[in-house]
Amino acid sequence: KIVGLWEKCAVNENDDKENFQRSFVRHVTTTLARSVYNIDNFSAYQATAHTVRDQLIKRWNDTQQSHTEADPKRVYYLSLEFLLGRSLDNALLNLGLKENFGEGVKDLGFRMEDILDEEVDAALGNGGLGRLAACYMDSLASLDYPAWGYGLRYTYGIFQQRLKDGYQVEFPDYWLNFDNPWELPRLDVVVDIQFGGSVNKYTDEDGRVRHVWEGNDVIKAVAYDVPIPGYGTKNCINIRLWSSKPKRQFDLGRFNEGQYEQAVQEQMQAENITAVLYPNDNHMVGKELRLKQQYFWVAASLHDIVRRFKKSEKPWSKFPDQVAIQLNDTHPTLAIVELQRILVDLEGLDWDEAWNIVTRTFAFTNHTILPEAMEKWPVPMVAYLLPRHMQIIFDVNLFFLQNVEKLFPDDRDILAKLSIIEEATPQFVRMAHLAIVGSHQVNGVAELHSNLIKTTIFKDFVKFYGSEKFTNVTNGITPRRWLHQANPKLGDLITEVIGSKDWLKDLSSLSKLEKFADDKEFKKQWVTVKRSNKVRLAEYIKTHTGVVVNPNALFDIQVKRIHEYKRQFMNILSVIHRYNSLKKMSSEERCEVVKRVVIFGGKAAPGYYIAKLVIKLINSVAEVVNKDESIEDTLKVVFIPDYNVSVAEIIIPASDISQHISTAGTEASGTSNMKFVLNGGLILGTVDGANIEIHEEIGDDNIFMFGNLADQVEDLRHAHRYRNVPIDPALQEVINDIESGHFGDSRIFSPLINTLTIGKDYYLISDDFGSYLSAQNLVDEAYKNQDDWTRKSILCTARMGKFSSDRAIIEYANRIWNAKPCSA
Ligand code: 26Y
Repeated sequence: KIVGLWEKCAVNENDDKENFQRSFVRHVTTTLARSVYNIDNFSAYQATAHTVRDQLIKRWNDTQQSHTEADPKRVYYLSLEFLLGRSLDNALLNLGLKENFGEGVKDLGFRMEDILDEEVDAALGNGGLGRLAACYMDSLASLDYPAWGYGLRYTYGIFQQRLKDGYQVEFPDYWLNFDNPWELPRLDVVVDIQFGGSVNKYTDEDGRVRHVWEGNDVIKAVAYDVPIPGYGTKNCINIRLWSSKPKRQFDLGRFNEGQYEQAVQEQMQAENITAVLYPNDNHMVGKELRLKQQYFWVAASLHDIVRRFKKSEKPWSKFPDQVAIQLNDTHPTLAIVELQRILVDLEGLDWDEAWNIVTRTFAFTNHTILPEAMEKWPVPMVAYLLPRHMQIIFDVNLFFLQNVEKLFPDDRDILAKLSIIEEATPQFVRMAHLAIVGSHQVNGVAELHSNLIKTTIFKDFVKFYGSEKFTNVTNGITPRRWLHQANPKLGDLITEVIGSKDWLKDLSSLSKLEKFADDKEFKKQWVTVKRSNKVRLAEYIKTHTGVVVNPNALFDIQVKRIHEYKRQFMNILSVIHRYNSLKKMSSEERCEVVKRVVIFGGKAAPGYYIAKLVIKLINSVAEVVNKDESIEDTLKVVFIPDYNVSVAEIIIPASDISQHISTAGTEASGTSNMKFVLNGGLILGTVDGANIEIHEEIGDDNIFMFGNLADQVEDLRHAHRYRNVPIDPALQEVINDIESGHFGDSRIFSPLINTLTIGKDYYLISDDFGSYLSAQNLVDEAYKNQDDWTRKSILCTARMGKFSSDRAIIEYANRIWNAKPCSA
């Protein structure tokens, strides 16, 4: 009877305007318990969101049911970060409801833009790696792969950034303050996770030595499900986020004795585990709580994955045919050890049989070669929190090194280099080594990066395993969010001119735009769209910084996490150079120059002193430049505070040029470079990461590349270290200018200047400065020819097909996971 009723309800989809409005009013009055006489934008947002959510739940259920019946091989994407941003607009577009619902709310006296603007970002990530996970989930859903994401439900996402006197200050991101309609609490999906305690040995009835781990601290993991709708499919997949809860409620005995604090302490400690996202990007900080987060998350996720596998009653040997687990960097590496523990200790498999299953299940993506980002954990810390896992890691290492020794007898050196254990005091577990040894494939995220990992950080592993274990999957971005949603006007124009929406599912069909690159009428429309996006950004800048910028100027943008290797410092130094040149010009000469608005945005890790000083310098320069009337509006500098996914959606469509200027070999891929070019922005970049492949696709004429190459970096650094390399003269002038106090008390900036001098210029700013300035001049020259610039802009978009995350996901599915689509 229930099933019959459910099927009847299910037919009643509210996808037309009237049904939507009925559902809207029902949610206002019942879900929100509000009066229909008093509906503000926030309530309108909630009611709209709940209406969409009803549809998501239905699709989610249908998808799960069909997967349960077909029982295909599942893909599990383990990521400590999912940088989802807002969900309402994305869901409306992916479900094809935006138009009807837009009219529906308009009728009721609301504007859809205002409603969308009420949503707070889900900011459960730092930067590239977290946003990549979000793009991949969109593609997995859109391509009908039977996939799950697993992560943590942080109570606090990435901090909010505000500026005070030009300095970054951090504020907590309590994003769950109001109800979150995009998560479904699964209070019935609960897993006990243990920590600490000891390991006992016993001999089983077959005479084998077995281990039981008895933890002394148990915490509950509760599942919260976030539905991810695909575009142009009924498929809706799931990200399962775990939240920590105490096993027991507070100690009533203590409470009655008046020891209130102690009574709630246990509860607070349990809830601590998923309280906060670590705000470090590409920088390891060895905090015990972070390790606890990692184990808590992988143990809960594996329990869930194993439970789902067991439902099908297949033998363990079939596990790798049913399950593919992708490790998003080393953060989930303990999953390898946990699966081995489950198979050996709990399921009683032989070590070798278990290890064979484990290594056929996992694959590992590396996202960086920066030494400071490599995860390593002190052995005593691991042994204390996870005693059985530490034993297993030592055994895995022993068997692995025995095999290494067989291949390289008498080579102690290679044993030390490959070992999972770093022999220091104390010893450390090298997570990347463990991830390589426990996986069947290891991939980098762009061609250059994948080659570099084979020749630098993992070169000794290539000697042992051969190079087939190491592969490349160049990153991608979802065109649904980064064009359709962020730039609706450009999306509509493209659809109109190529006569279909196919590009949303097959980005290579953007190549149909090529033949319009010289079409006068089309170019006019293209320019109109860009201009309106620039006006929108100019308004945003006015509201959020108070600076008035001219939408006719060239918009030059660098938005990303603030990090020395990304060289925002070099950018602002070149801005000072530009400012000084402008000041030297006569007003006639100034009339000829291309006006520029240089826009920065991005967060610095709260403990990253130098990165925070870069933000201060940008704001100090902005203050001087923006109020200097003598240069008129030939130059403006802005730092947009609190850069996040929804701010990116406003910034990216408005760029003329964006900067991706990392020291060659340091940026594994970069993904914002792809977003900018997809939106018809040109790029100024170094020969690094995915810039190289973008260059290959769009051609020499449509990109500005400069700087030393990756294979020159080592020699250049060596020269700085051991010889007196003179600083680039133009750069020296800029340094002198800062030191003269032109941008405020110069003592503030000396630690920053010192990175160039006594710090031996590790990121090679001086070495690239000359070619950087030349490339900047080429940008100015090119921008003077607006007609040709527009042609370049169109060709950029037309040639971006490769960088869809759909292409990347299909590569993972075919070459790494051996997984097939399975539609509901
Ligand atoms: C160890 C821990 C502190 C840590 C936390 C976050 C280490 C690394 C990260 C984040 C890394 C990250 O975001 N890497 C970026 O991944 C992108 C997606 O592959 C790349 O495009 C980008 O070049 C890379 O820096």
